Amino acid sequence: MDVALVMGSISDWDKVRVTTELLKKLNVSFDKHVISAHRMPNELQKFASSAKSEHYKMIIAAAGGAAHLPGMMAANTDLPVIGIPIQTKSLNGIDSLLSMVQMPAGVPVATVAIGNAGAKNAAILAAQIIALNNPTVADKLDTFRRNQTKEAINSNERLE
Ligand code: RP5
Repeated sequence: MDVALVMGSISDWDKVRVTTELLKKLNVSFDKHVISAHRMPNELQKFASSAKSEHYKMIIAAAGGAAHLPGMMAANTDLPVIGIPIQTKSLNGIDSLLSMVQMPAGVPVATVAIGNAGAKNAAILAAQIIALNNPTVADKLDTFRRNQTKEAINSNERLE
């Protein structure tokens, strides 16, 4: 499997569904898991420390609020970790963003934007890394980018 997509709670699932849709579109294989950093600390440690031997190439971790999941995943593996800050009701996701972006030197988390754009970009960033050694994913990405450019150019027609 290319990617392990982990989320801190089942309540995050609706927000990261779009990540899985894009991973599928880009031909990146993945599986998904609810692993709460605070409610399942032992499971987190076990999952992250065996992720490499399970042949994952990277981890995408989504969490909201006190969003320690990506950081603790990164602490327990040397696979690349992409963090998605979930938009929260109380603080709009600023809490999630700051919890994951300010990692100490030596333990990086590639943190994307809060909300839907971040959830999409996590999939695209993962695909870009996988594409370095996977021509099929590289082709899919190329098509995706071309279509995105075409759509942006064509949107001029809607200016009237
Ligand atoms: C985080 O706490 C989860 O990632 C979720 O975004 C947030 C709230 O979780 P629930 O209380 O809805 O389970 O760990």
